[in-house]
Amino acid sequence: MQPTPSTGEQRSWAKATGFLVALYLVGLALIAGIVLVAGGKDGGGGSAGGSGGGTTIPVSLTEFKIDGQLMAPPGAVTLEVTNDGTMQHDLTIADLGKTTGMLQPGETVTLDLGPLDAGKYGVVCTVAGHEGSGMKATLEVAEGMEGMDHSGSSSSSSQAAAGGQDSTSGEGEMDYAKMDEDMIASFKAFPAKTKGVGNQPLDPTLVLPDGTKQFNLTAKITDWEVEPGKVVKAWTYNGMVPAPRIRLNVGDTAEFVIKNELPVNTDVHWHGITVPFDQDGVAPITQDPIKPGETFTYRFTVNKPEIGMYHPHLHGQMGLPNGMFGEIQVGDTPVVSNRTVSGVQIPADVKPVQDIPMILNDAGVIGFSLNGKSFPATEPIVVKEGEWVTMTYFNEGFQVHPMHLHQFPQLITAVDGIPLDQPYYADTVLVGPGQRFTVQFQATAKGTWVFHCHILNHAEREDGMFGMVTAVVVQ
Ligand SMILES: [Cu+2]
Repeated sequence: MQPTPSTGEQRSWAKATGFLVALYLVGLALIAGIVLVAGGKDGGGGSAGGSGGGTTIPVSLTEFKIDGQLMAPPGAVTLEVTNDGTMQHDLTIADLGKTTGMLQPGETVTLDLGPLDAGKYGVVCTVAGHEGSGMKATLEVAEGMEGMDHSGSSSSSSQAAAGGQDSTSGEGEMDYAKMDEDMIASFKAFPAKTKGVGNQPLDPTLVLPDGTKQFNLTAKITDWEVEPGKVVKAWTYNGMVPAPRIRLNVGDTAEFVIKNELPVNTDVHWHGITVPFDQDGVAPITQDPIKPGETFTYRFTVNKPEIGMYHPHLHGQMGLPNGMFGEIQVGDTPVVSNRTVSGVQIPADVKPVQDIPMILNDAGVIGFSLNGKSFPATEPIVVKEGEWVTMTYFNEGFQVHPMHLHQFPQLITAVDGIPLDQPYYADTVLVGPGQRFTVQFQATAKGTWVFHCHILNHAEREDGMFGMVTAVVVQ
């Protein structure tokens, strides 16, 4: 903010005087600016006190936290909101009708809340599922909050660096010992018991005289314990996440009677399963929406082996992440045997002892999860040494997930249910939204082998492991 003298005309005394006056004015403005800034930082609690000071609070949004010293005395409050995360977020205070609108990663906006009375105001990110994943906080306005130091409160790196001079308070600094303690404790909690198990086999309710298998599915909102003590309002089929597992034989004719107990219209799309056009479940194109309280029956015959998944197409961005997803498979899971892959001889007698659906999600109220549960509530895969397992990943989330199994190479045998002519080995399998990867592996060594998504903030928080983590326990 250095005043630049206008070019080459300083010889005139009149000009020089003008320059001095300008300098003086700039100085005054600077002092006024400093007073304003100080007033802002200290909540008007300094001796400058007077009118209109107000409180400015830096707030940092990340996955999935709202960080900041959200406390202020009654009066004007301004939030300086920065999206320090890797995806879009907003900050909304519904009580005040105030929102930042959607912020891109790295974006900062100033949100003027106006003069506030004493009270508590709920602060959330309104992106679907983010509040449920932890992006909620409370702004507390009360007498006695004067002189709050908001400067070191944000966890953003720039704030932390700038906070160096402020080290007397110690606030906002990492407590590494506590982090170590929490991390170790998070491992010890595995496997944790929670209420509800998803992926349970769906048996036909009845078999019609012509052999048609009839299944019943009810779409409804149910309490679901995602991790120990964290119960969410999940959107479900038959009250479980993932939805019931449907297995059909090649040649079967099946009817699915769908009852809609949701507050919105719905449909069911059979993703990856070959069906007639009017059974594809894409309202309003292939059918009318199934209204709340209504029932609709799908009917189709399956003529070849397929590995698919079912979910609503209508309001899919809301229904899926919140829990409406399940496996539907026709025929047997492909198994590779009696051949060589990358120089490894696969025996002729491969007989998998388990065939595991591994359904991935990363959004909505369910959040980062394996089969509808977040670590430590995820289920371990327990096998004996030497046994083979087949497993199919289904990505029903919004992001890619590189699924890394320690120790045992995964032999990818089918993609989207289609068997590969050239199966291949990988220790990390990248599964994109909508994809299915079928793998097999042999548990050749005893131990508790960790198995997790390798985007590490899908598996770990400062306070420990969570989300997309489980283990293969070989006995
Ligand atoms: Cu992931």
